[in-house]
Amino acid sequence: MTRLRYLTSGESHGPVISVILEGLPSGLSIDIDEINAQLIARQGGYGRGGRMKIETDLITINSGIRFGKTLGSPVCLEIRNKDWKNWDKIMSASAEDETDKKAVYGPRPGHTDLAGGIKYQHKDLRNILERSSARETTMRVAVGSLVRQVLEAFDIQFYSYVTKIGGVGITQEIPAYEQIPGLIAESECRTFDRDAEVTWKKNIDQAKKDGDSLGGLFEVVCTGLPIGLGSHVQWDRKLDARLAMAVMSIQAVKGVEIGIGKSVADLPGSQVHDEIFYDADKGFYHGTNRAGGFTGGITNGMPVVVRGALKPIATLYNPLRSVNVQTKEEFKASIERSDICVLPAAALIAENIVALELADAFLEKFGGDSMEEVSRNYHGYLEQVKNY
Ligand code: EPS
Repeated sequence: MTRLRYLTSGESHGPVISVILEGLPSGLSIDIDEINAQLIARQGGYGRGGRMKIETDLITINSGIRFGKTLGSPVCLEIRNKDWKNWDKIMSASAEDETDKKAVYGPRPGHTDLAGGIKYQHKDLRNILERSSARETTMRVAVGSLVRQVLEAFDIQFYSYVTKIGGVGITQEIPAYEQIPGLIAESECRTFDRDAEVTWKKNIDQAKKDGDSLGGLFEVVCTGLPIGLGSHVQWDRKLDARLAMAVMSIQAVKGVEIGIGKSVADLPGSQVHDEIFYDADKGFYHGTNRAGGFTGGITNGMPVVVRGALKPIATLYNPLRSVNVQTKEEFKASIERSDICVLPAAALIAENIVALELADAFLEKFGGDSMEEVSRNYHGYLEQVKNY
């Protein structure tokens, strides 16, 4: 990130998860209900486990916002973990409580446990798994759903949906983007394809019975971005690369694609590149959007389309084989609870993380200390693009 900076903190079963963000201009009107709506939606989706029945993720704002508007100072957000009351001794900061530590010596295949334990020299793998948990995404949704309000003030919109679960893809065409929120509102799998959803739910139920878990694909779209965010002149200024890193940083994401993604390897150039047209009203535009909104790491005025592949949850009710780090003996871990499929949550998390990265690039280009200044810079630039 260049203009915005943020750090999250907190363990999954600790007292609080929090984030501190710097770089927002002053004078941005904040819709707090919208942040909470995103947080609550993140907790949902077919295939979630028992933990989400305990938590009600609502944000507390500790700084940086007064009377509904940003001050330009750092924003500090937090959520208290309701489950903490069951973990206060196990996750205590006090050395006196160590007798109650409920140590974990069995690394789960596919989790951070073993690599993290060896790296940080912890035999009690709880010291790793508590922080590697996807509970951390709560804070990234909170900060993303706050920051995206900068872009929404300039009619830039975000959408996300699930396109595949457990190897079964949607068959329906992707509808006009502005219809998506209405279509997915009633869907437990965050999709507009009702037939796919029926199959997915059946397969999630079956995976639960089998003690297994399911992964899949999600897609995030951003419309309304101007041409010219990001740059080709240096590798780390390419905005598509920055987005890929941001999406890859979501727990359990193993693949990221932009536009038609890896299909570029199979198609001839005539079916990969987007032809250029000119219209007096629209200016220069592309007839198709195979590039997913980027050329040379610069936004090209078409919708940004990012796809992520999520691996199945690694905590399995029917566990894979592993080795106890204390005894070095083989074991099969038993678990208390887990999610079976988190694709709907992952899509929403990615939407907010993409928004965060694009807002950073937007503020990098048009940034000022106040929203008035940002607006002046942005509209001046649009005028310049029109006269090109
Ligand atoms: C997670 C394990 C589960 C998930 C958790 C991620 O939590 P618990 O161990 O408390 O049952 O529910 O996700 C969240 C808590 C969340 O907010 O998304 C893990 O091991 O990564």
